[in-house]
Amino acid sequence: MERTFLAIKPDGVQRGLVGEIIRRFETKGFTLVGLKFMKVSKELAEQHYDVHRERPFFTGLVEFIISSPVVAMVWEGEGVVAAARKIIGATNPLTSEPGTIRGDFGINVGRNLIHGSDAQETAQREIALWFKDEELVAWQSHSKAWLS
Ligand code: 3AN
Repeated sequence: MERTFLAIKPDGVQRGLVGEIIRRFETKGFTLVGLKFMKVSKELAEQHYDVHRERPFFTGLVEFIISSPVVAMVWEGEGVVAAARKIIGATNPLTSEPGTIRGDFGINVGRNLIHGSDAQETAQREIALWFKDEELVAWQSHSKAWLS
């Protein structure tokens, strides 16, 4: 079953949006299989954003991610990688559609509340980076009978 990595960034936690953000993925019908509240090390932040290493915003992005706790999550479901990106909305919250997380709650590209893996290969890399195998819980939600 397909899995994706999501992280509620420091601004989402600081603004009290953890419950609201998790609710959107739960009520859509995806299954939570990993969850931890944590402060991010500089090493992990740099590895996570490695593809952006040459970008001018890289240093600020890493400083921001390590500045305050985040909620790291793994969600499971059919087509969850692309669907989660839709629920999250476009990178710049000023242009994200209303109804998306960033469209509803964000105004600043550097403070866009949540990260979501952009492809299945990226999801696999990010899940392995953030979670140990034993931290992921395979389970069956009985409510899924209503969704298939
Ligand atoms: P997304 O998070 O939508 O996949 P990416 O992968 O292009 O977006 O960018 C990763 C993160 O880098 C964004 N979530 C955002 O926090 C930050 N970022 C992207 N572009 C900018 C920018 N122009 N200025 C500041 N931060 C940026």
